[in-house]
This record gives sequence, C-alpha cells and structure tokens, in this order.
Amino acid sequence: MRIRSHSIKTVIAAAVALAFAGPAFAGSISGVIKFDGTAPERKVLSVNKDKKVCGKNPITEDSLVVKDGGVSWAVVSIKDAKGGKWSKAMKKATVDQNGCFYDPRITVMKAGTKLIVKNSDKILHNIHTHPGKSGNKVANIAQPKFKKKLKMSKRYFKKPGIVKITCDVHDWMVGYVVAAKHPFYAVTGDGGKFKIENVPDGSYTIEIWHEKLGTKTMKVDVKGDVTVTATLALAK
Ligand SMILES: [Cu+2]
Repeated sequence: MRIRSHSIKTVIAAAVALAFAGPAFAGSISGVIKFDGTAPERKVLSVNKDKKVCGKNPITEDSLVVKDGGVSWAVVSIKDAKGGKWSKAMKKATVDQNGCFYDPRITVMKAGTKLIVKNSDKILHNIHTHPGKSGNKVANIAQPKFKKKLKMSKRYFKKPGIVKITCDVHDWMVGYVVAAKHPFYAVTGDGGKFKIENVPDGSYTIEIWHEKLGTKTMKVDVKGDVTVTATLALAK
C-alpha cells in the first residue's frame, strides 16, 4: 500500500513538472492606439463618377478616423520578429472594391504571395500600386467590370513594406497593403483597439504605423497576455 500511494504521488509530481517545462507560454499583446488632439470631422466626399454604384453609400475621407479617442487603421507589429504562424487571411490576402472603396482599407499579407483583388462593383476599376520605400515593382492593372477577381502577381509584394494602392478611375480610392515578413501584425479597429496573438514570452519592440500620424516604436515585455496603450499625434 505504501509503495502504491508513493508511486501515484510521483506520477502527479511528474505531470506537474511537465506542464511547467512545456514550450514557452504564448500570450498576446493587445491594447489601444489613442489620438492626442481633437478628433477630426469625418468628411463625406462628393462622388463625381459612376454615381449609381459609387454613390450608393456615402464615401468618407478615412485617412484619419478617430472614434472614442482611438485611431482606426493603424498597423501594429513586432519589430524583427521571427517564426509565428500565418493566418489564412494573410496567406490568401483579399481586398474588395465594393461601393468604390477598398474593403479593408489596410490589408496585411505575407510578403511574396499573391494578392486577390475583388471587384464587387461591376464597373471599371484600376489597381495602381505605389511601393514607396518597400522598393517593390509598380503595378498598373485595369480591372474591367466583368473581371470579378484579379490575382495580382507576388512580384508586386515581394519585398516587405507598405504599398499604397489607388484607382485612376476614382481618385478618392486609397488603400494600403502591408507585405509582411512575419505574422505578428494587427490593424486597429474601432476605437483604436488591436490584438496580436500567439506571442511567445519575451522583450520586444513594437512598431505602430499610421498613414497620417507616422511611425512610433515602444518596448513591450510579454509574459502571458499584456495590454499596452500608445498615443499618436499629428506632426506640428
Ligand atoms: Cu475605382
């Protein structure tokens, strides 16, 4: 009897030891990107082309969207991260042209993969890329009304960085595609909220980018799930 009870204790002790000695516990970085200043008014743009389709819903000027003090469409990433697991949305990134704007405004994709561009509008659009510092090849591709789905070559998104996309037919259409080297990315939603998941414990530098508010970095120590708050402001 004594021996038996001893061995059960040993088994429990071994199980507990295993649980703690397992792979590094993966947590998350979540938080809010706040705006320092007075929230700008969200202007409704006048639509002067393809009014039947583009005028269906109001088109707003979305280069700086602030709600409840938080900034939408900011890109948060871990600098120089390695490994990680790509989501389906990043491996098969899709942008839709629906109501003459890009949905979503910002798309994060695995660098060196194809970008799927949908045309739900059934009118002519044109995908014009502006690679900026990323140094990728420029694309300028017409997407006629019958072309519901366009697969853009991976060569346009080969190098990691931010590629701006515009439409030469509708000059208000602006979007961004982030060609990412690793999957530790998030884009802020309503109220500036974001979450980067599956982050192993460690010390990191996170980078926050916003098309109007620029770039900011900050140090974050991750142990399990951590929450951070950053504030961005317009340059003076
Ligand atoms: Cu267009």
